[in-house]
Parts: sequence; C-alpha cells; structure tokens
Amino acid sequence: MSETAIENDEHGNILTDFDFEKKDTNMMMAYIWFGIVAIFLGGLAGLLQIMQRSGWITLPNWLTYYQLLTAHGVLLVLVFTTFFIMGYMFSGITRTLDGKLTSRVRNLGWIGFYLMAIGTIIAIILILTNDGTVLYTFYTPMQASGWFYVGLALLIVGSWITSAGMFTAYIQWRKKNKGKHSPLFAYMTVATLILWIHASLAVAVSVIFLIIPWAFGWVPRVDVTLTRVLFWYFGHALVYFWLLPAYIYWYVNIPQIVGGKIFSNSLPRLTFILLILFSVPVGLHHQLNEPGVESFWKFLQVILTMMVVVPSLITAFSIIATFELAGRSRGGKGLFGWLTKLPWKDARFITAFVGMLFFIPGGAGGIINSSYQLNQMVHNTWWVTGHFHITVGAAVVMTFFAVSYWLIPVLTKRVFTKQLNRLAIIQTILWSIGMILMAIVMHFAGLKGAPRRTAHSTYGDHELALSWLSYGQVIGIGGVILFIAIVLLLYIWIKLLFFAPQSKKTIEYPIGVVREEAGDPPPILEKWSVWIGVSIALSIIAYAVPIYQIIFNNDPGSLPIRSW
Ligand code: HAS
Repeated sequence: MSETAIENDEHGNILTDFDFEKKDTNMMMAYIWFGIVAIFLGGLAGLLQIMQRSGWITLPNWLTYYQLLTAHGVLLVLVFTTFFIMGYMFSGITRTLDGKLTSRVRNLGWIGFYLMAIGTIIAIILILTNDGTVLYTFYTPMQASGWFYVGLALLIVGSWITSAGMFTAYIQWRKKNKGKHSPLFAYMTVATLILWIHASLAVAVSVIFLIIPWAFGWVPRVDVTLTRVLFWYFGHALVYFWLLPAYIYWYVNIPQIVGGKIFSNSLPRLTFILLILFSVPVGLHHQLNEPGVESFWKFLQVILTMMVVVPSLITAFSIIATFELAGRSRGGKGLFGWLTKLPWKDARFITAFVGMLFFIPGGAGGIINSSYQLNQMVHNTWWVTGHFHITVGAAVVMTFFAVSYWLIPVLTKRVFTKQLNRLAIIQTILWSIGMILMAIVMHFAGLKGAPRRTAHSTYGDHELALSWLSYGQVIGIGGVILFIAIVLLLYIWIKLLFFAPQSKKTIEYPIGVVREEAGDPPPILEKWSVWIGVSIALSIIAYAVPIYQIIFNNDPGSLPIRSW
C-alpha cells in the first residue's frame, strides 16, 4: 500500500494526507523515547569501558569494568533493541492494516510498555548498585540479586503483552478481510513476534523456575549446563529478533525510498518462514567449546546453522534485485549504471545501505564462528565481539537509525530538513569509521588470542598479551568515534523531537508497492499453525535429547559465585 503523495516540501520530503491518531502516536513514541534514553546510557557505558580496556583510564572504586560491560550489553542489546523494534513494528502494523488501532490493541501496547519499562528500571538499579554484574548473558553460577532477574523477566513478559497487542490487530484485520493475504509489513511483524515468543519462552522458563528460586536462596544449587542451554535456545534466535525488523525495512520500506518496487511478494514471506524454522534449533553453536552436551547434538545444530544462513542469502540477492530494478526504472543503463541512480544523498537509504555492506563480512564471520573446528580459534576472543558489533551494532542498528530519520518526523509532524539529512550522513560516516576501527580490528586482535569480556590487563607483561596492546589503541579510538557519533545522533533526534520546523502535513511513511509481475503469495505461507508446528518439531529434534540428558545426568548443581 502506498500513501497518497500530495506534494514535496522544500527539503525534498514527500508530504501526505495520512495521519496517525494522537493516542496511537503517544504509545509508539513512548517506545521510541525509552529506546533513545537506553542507547545514550548504553553508549556512555561503552565509551568508559573501552577506555578502561585500552588502558587509558582507571575507573574509580565505585565503578567496575564488568559493571559497565553489563550496563552496556543490557541497555543496548536487550533494552534499546526491544523498545525500538516494538515501536517501529507497532507503527508499521498500524499504517498497513487499518491506519489506526482499536482501544484493546492500544491498551495491550501500553500495559506491555509499562511492564517492560518497570523491569528495565529494576534491572538497571541493580546494575548501578553492583548487584547485577553478570553481563547480558547472565551466565550461572555467577549470581546477581534475585531482583535483577525479576526485572529481566518483567521485560520479557511485557514484550509478550506488547506482542499480543500486535497479534490482536492482525487477527482483527484478517477477520475483516477474509481470503486476502495480509500486507507484507504486518505479515513480517507477525513472523518476527512468533520467533520472539518461541525463543523467549525458554529463557523465561530458565529465569523463573531455575535462576530466581536460586538467586533468592530458596534452593541452594543451580544446574549450570541447563541454564546455559536454555539461554542459547533463546540467545541465538534473539539475534534474529534484532535482524528481522531490519529485514522488514530492507524488504518493505526501502523499495519505496529508492523509487522502486518490492521484487516479490512470496520470497520475503518464505525468508521469514525459514527464519522462524531455523533460528531456534541452532543455539548450541554458541556452546561448541563448552562441556556437558554430546558432540553429536552440537554437530547437528552446526548443520542447522548452515540452513539458517540460506534466508539471509536469499535476502541479499532479493535486495540487490530490488535496487537494480529501481535503478533501471530511473534510467540506469549497462551492467552497473543502475547503481548511480540510487538516492545516495538520502540518509534514509544510505545509512541502511552501509549497514547492509557491514552485514556481508558480518555474515561471513558468523559462518566462520559456526564452523565447528574454526570456533575453537575464535571462541571467547575479541573476534566474537567484533562479529556482533558489525552485525547488530552496524547492520541492524544503522538500519534503525535510518528508520528513525522518517519515523520520528512522521510521529512528531516535524520536518527532516536538508541540514538534518546532511548531519545524518556525517553520522553514518562517523559510525562506519568507528566500527571499522573498533569492530573490524577486534577481529584481528581476536585471531591473535585477545580475550573478550576481560578488563585491561597485561598479564604480567606476557609477550603475547603485549602484542595485543597496539590493537587496543586503535579499538579505543574507534570506540571514542562511535561515542561522538552517538552524541551527533542524539542531537538529530532532539531536533526531530522538539526543534525541527513543524509541518501541517505528515511526511511520507514509506511502504513499498509489490511489482505488478509478482504473483500472489501461496496461502500456505500464511498458515501459521503449520509453521509453528514444524518449528516446534525441529526444536524438539535438536534439543529434546540433550536437555533430557542434562536433566537426568545427576549433576549436583552449583552454589552461587560472586566473581566481582
Ligand atoms: Fe552471530 C555470536 C553465528 C548472524 C549477533 N552473534 C554472536 C553474538 C552476537 C551475534 C550478539 O556460530 C555473541 C553472543 C555472545 O555474547 O556470546 N551469527 C552466526 C551466523 C549468522 C550470524 C551463522 N549474529 C548474526 C546476526 C547477529 C549476530 C545477524 C545480530 C544481529 N554468531 C554465530 C556464532 C556465534 C555468534 C557461532 C558464537 C561464537 C562464539 O564462539 O561465541 C548468520 O545468520 C549470518 C548470515 C548472514 C549472511 C550475510 C548476508 C548478507 C546480506 C547483506 C546483503 C547486502 C546488500 C547490499 C543487499 C550470509 C543480507 C549490497 C548491495 C550492492 C549493490 C552491492
């Protein structure tokens, strides 16, 4: 569905006659606002921690490296992502379904928001008091205050209620539009939320039934292997919960921005179905070097990991096809002439495009990580930190920045001016340089053995550890540039929230139109029960035996450890 474009403003924005209802806008803005605060605080923690790790500063007694690392991880990859994603998906669901939400859906959206917000605040207070310094993976037997886990549980339960709101909107639309296939944005949102709920059930079971009773001292010991396996059941799918909304932008919004059409109406749906199926039964590839699980099951999940790469490769080729069609329809000739016709000066496009470029080495690095033997080389080194900064920290987050450059103006009815667009492009350049210096160099340092999750140390001036020092300096500079980029981003957002010129009309909410030649999607792709069933079956095949073995191997469990 495309909007009715009525005119262009002097900054080149397309103005439309579409308006969200004020009540809906308020709810979406609440999510976006929380995300903005989280990214700033998380970025600040990142800056301090990288400066400590590079040996540039000594932290005061009341603040430790691991506390900052926990705050950085929780605020950025758990809090910022979840709030921003929910706000963005709510906006797209509203825009492509009925244009407005029913009060039932909106109420669920608000209840979810408050639970998530309360949970986050509890967890952050515990991190600040140094009672939750267990990193974002909260690996047992490190034990935080029970309230830290209660906070995280509320964040997850809140997100389920938010999801219920979006499911309700989708079900209401389908009842009114029997026999029609749903708009692509809504379809992809539903797929993302199915994946999220399936995966997060495992971590909720672990937190509520295993970790919380142990952390409050109701039971003395915890089964470490079981909690870690349940964490990674969730933890790998979590990365696709970040990635899929970025894919929604690439598949659905960007075609409109580049002046093209959506390449196919079925392929994106198939991609998301494959991601539902294969993103969960692969978590053991994070534990290839851990004891307690038979290698057969690890190997099986390595094979399934190679399957989950397929939808990303489909995405790569589909997006390039979309760009080519757009470039050619704008007069691009020859083998690569279409590239010159893409809107390189539009921050809504270029920021996400650079994110896509980062995802090429990011994805290749992921394949290296998941190759059983190669994992021994990179596991627990800075390589992995580099990998996730160019995947989530670049590909995904740069896409979210691009989304914010039109979503905030749509919600605030302010104008994304030429000057803000220029600043956004500078922000993209800074972010890219920062990521190259920090995350790409981390890969090399990791190959030389530099460990992740460790504070600055020269390990008694050991020769090997000294060889990491020069990498640390470059990585530190990258981290500082990234923080400067966050400050610039904040400036742009504050302008868009409060100070950019107000517009009477709303700027375009870019929803691409599917190419006329593309056929209708086969109805089976929207039979969710089938795919949920297959997904559960695959997870049972991959996990039932190892989990059974862990539970019945008479592991005495571990007493708590406070390592900080
Ligand atoms: Fe990963 C560790 C394997 C993708 C995030 N990963 C992590 C951690 C995080 C993370 C946070 O197997 C650390 C967790 C922790 O704290 O311990 N990862 C993979 C694999 C993929 C993968 C196989 N990871 C991601 C994504 C993430 C993410 C996405 C966040 C969003 N990862 C691992 C493994 C580990 C791991 C192990 C554990 C390592 C260890 O030992 O601890 C795959 O999904 C990647 C597939 C992607 C591709 C790329 C396709 C390229 C595209 C861009 C196209 C470009 C265009 C532009 C269109 C094959 C789609 C070009 C246009 C032109 C015109 C030229």
